[in-house]
Formats: sequence, C-alpha cells, structure tokens
Amino acid sequence: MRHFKLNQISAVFCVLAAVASLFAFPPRALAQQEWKATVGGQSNDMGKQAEAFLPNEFWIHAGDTITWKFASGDTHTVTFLLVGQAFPSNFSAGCPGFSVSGAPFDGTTCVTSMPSVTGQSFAVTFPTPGNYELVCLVHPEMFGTIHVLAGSEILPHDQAFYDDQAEDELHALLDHPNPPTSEAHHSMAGMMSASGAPRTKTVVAGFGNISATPGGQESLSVVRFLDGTIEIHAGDTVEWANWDPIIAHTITFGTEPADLFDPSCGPSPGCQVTIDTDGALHATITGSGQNVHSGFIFAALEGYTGGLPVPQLPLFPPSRFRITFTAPGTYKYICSLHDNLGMTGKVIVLP
Ligand SMILES: [Cu+2]
Repeated sequence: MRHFKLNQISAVFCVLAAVASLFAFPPRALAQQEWKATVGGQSNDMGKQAEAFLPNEFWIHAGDTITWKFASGDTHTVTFLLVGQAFPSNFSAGCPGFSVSGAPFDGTTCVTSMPSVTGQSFAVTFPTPGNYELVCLVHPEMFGTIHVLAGSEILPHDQAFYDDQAEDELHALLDHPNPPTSEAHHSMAGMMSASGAPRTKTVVAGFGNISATPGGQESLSVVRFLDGTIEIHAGDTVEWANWDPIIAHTITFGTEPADLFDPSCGPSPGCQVTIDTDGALHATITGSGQNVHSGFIFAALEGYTGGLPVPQLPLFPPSRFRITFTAPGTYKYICSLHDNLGMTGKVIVLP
C-alpha cells in the first residue's frame, strides 16, 4: 500500500473540500439576473380578460431586472408608486411622467410604463433591497409584490417556477367565470315585467370575479353583453346592468360622443337621459339615427370612482341603464371602452 505524505493528504483534502463546497450551498446567481413576467391574459376571442400580473409575486436579488410582456387587448400599466403616493387620477397622465423601459426603481422615484397592450413590454431594474408593490393604473384592484433581497440571500424560486405560476394563475382566472344567473330578480325590471306593463328585458353588460394570491389581488372580467342581441316589441324597455366588480362599460348607440364618461343623447332636441326612481339612467330611442350614450356604467365599490370626477347624479356610480324603444327596427350598440375586444350587441324591435 502506498503511503501518502502529509502534504499530499492535505492537497487531496483541499480538492475534496472545494468540490464539497460546490454542493453544500445551492447555486447562487453571480451576475444580475433577468426575470420574465406577463401582464394580463385573455381568451382567444378576447371576451375573457385576466386583469392580473402573471405571476403577481417575485423574489429577486438587488440588481436584477424583471421584464413584463403585455399579453392582452385590454390596456394595462406596470407601475411602481412611492409609499403613500396618491393613486394618479388619470392613468394616461402617468406618475408624473412616463419612464423608459429598464428604468431603476428604488422607492424614491415612481416608475411607470405607458398604458400598453399585446406586443409591448416594459423592464424595471431593482437596485435596492426592499418589498415593492406593483400596480396597474388602469385597474386599481390589480396588483403584485416584488421582494428584492440582498445578493447574499438565497432565492426561493427560479424562472421555471414563475412560468408555471403564471400559467396556473391565468387558468384559474379564465377557466372559472361565474356568470350571474338570475339578473331579473336583482332589478326593478323583474317587478315591472311581473306587474304586466311595461315589459322590460335585461342584458348583463359585463361581469367579473375578484380573487387573490398572497402577492395581491387580481380579477377576471368578461367583456361581453350576455344575450346582447335581444328581441323586443315597440314600446318595450331594455335594461343593461354591469356585474363587473372592477371595470366600467358603456351602452352606446350611434356616434360615440367626445365625453365618454357622462351620459348623453342627441341630436334630436327632445332627446334626454333621465333618472328613474331607483337611480337607473333612462333614455328613449324613437328611431334610427339617434345617438344615445349611457356614460360609464359600473357596479363599483362604495366610493370608487376609478380616479374619475364624480358627476352630479343622485346614485353614483350608476350600474343600470335603460332604453325604451318606440319604433320597430334594428339598433346596433357597442361598449365604447371595449368594442375593440368585441363587446357589441343589437336590439331588434318588432312592431
Ligand atoms: Cu366595456
């Protein structure tokens, strides 16, 4: 048997120790890492919108960069506000100026992308450890959390984990829409029908569900008029009601007005939008060529204005819009905010 000299043994030990050290600690990113995430997601027909950061929680190292890729026809922003900063009242105004992709966020200057859709992306670098909230200026109930750890700390997950997480979150949102089933019971429209006259039919003008992960809230919005093509008789009324907890819709016949927020009617002088006793807005269409616009209709949380000015309405926000049709014909309508996603409908008025 060959005898090792002391210095040979110590050399072997050194090599073994070096090899062991490679396995004793998990691999640690030596360079700054690039992470990938997605903003928003949708069904193929764009009718279902996942209002979410996918995934909505990350653990990264100081110096790392996350690139968000926008993946929906609905508009979102990637925004980091300062702690205590008021939510900007107008998302298109940014916070206060827009930032260039790759801008650093360390909690001292807010950073935001432009309102963006499919095909666009925005990167943010995080030089300083901390926990940062990620928000969308268009959808205030959509947010996430970025945990930025010191380089010496071990990260819990790799990119493959976040890719899976994004996929799971997207399917959890898109695969389980929960449509309203008995809308007539929630409306005066049901009572009006039961009492015999006048007849009112209801259309669900969008619905949605809010959900959450420990990283933040997210939601599903179905941007469709359910039974949006509806047949009635002259003299009947159609009621549109918004069941979405987050987003507004409009019911718009004819030419879209410049002001989408407020209700309007024209061009005939007698045309006006009135308010029913239960607070719902009400207009009358007497023939084709009439422009009727509901303004923003939304089933919002108490006091929620979406950062918009509150109009002088007794019940705000209005969640229902009614139109009485007096003349036979076919009347097409759209949601001014989501017709690009296919949110349109038709009222067929029979004699
Ligand atoms: Cu809409």
